[in-house]
Amino acid sequence: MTKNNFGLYLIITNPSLPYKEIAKTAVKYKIKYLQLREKDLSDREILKAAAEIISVTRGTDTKFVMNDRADLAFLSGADCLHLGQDDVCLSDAKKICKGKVCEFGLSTHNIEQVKDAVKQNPDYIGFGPIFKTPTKKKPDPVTGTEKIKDVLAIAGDIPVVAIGGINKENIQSVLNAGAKNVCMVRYFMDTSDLDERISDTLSILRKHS
Ligand code: 3NM
Repeated sequence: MTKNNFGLYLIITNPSLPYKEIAKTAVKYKIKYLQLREKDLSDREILKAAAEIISVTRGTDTKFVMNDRADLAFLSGADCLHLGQDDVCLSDAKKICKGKVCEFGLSTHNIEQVKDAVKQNPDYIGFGPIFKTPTKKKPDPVTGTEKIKDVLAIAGDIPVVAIGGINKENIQSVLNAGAKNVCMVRYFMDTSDLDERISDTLSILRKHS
């Protein structure tokens, strides 16, 4: 694993386990990014969840990422903010965060968006959905694994995280297509044995690096 090839990116959405337990496992395995993505919670509930997670991740190798909301990233003291295509642009997010949030990630779903994201110089780019996914309410069209090579070439030094419908069965095809970083939401959220699934996935990533 290197700065750009951090391997696993973890997203918390409707978890089976308590937030703190997930955060402890992420810290144990030195997962670089742990994102809170709770679309159905109130702002207060999101800030409460963020505080629980940050109480575990603060001072560790794991960065807490707030999803979508620059205001909540600022208020929670998040290390990183992840922005989707419908959120404020990165430069506006930086104004809202007033230097308090240090890293920024951008979601992209096609080559044009990747080119646009690169111009904004984020700390990483998410690209997907690689496969069909029920996790997102209105997913963009499936990209397939074929576009990954082009995305990596366009992104250059900016790390790319492949996301969407990735699971134990198809992760190998995503890695074979060149991806170095992957995010699997359901696979890690619908289990009570997160530790084992992370450990298994990290060994797959290690074998491929
Ligand atoms: N973003 P799962 S797809 C949060 O295409 C998210 O940018 C996507 O969930 C994108 O791993 C997605 O359970 C959901 O399929 C991924």
